[in-house]
Amino acid sequence: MIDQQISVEEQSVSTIRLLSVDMVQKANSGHPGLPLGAAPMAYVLWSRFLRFNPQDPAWPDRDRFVLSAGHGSALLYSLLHLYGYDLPLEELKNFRQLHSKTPGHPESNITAGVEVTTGPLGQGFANGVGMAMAEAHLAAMYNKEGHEVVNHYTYAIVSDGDLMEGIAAEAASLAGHLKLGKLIYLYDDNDISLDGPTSLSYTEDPLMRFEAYGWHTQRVMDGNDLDGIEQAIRAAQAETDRPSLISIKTIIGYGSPQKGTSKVHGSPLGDENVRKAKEFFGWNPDESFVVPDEVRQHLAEPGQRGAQLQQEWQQKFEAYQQQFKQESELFLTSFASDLPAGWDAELPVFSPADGALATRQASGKALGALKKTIPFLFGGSADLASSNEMPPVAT
Ligand SMILES: Cc1ncc(C[n+]2csc(CCOP(=O)(O)OP(=O)(O)O)c2C)c(N)n1
Repeated sequence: MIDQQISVEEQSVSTIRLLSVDMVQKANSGHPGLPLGAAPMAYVLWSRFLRFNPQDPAWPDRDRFVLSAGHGSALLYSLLHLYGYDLPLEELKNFRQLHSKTPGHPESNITAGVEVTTGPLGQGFANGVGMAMAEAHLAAMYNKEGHEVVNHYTYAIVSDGDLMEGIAAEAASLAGHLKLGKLIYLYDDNDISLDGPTSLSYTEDPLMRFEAYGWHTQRVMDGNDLDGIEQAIRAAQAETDRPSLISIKTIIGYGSPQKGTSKVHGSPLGDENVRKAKEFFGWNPDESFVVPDEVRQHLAEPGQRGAQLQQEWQQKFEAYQQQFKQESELFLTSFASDLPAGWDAELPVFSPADGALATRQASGKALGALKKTIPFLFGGSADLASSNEMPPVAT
């Protein structure tokens, strides 16, 4: 007997996989391996957890999703298309073409729903840490008893290459230090990178390393186990004082004849192997860019739920506005990327008549003045505040 629900879920995962394969094949360029391996974790995250409204990608309290391994962009475009963002199938067919909304690596200023530009490995990992820091900061600044206007997660899919990068190590260390409990990373642990098996250059146990950074770590041994992935994400959410890294064992290029090898990392499968992959998933090998109706319907539901969630949030925010006028104005100003009225009112004026002044002192005074008028100013100093006179955290 076929369980209808499971069947729609599996079909949805296959659709994500095969749209990605078709994009890469049509462009004759791109990375089919990651989408084939990581589609199930993406499906579980987007369908069972992610709070988003495709009609309003800028909803302030949406969950953030980062595809840190930006070379797997076809996966992200398949997701954005299927989950209802403004990315028509035509754009998927234009993958990697000049002026398309589907460039080779995701760019946040080009495609609605792309939170951050990725491609240089490790960068998205670090950006996600910044987003989780922002969330914690906003929650501390604006939430009041009985009025929670900031409460969202930051998720990412990260790859072997991401975890190898120095920038990821620094960011992970800081995330552990700051106890960013709402940061949850899914690690596409496939043992393959660009030039071959990761064992060529990478034999550490990254989970032990992340434990040492103060992260909560878990393993899911089968990357196709949707419920196992769900359980791990739930356990990660329950861990509120530590960021989470979930290693999910996947097979790069799953379903294609080149699976499990670096050949499928960054080259199209080839027409014949695309046919074989489609047959493997029970798809018609003569058709391309197929989205079955029931899949389209099924994958529209999370976005519809998200639209409802945003409406509920809007009501909460309106109640907040009634009671906390100043705070809510500041909140809206910062999300509009504006500056508060009078932001420059306290800026110091320096004149040669005042005598010599080191630039770092001038900078410190200017920043100190701005900090008073722009309460959401958020910055840091590279262990150098006492030298460059960066204003202290609390004045
Ligand atoms: C900083 C940086 N160095 C090198 C590259 C080139 N590059 C692209 S993908 C990749 C490694 C791919 O391995 P993995 O991250 O495991 O992805 P998968 O093969 O599983 O798709 C490399 C080295 C890059 N994108 N960024």
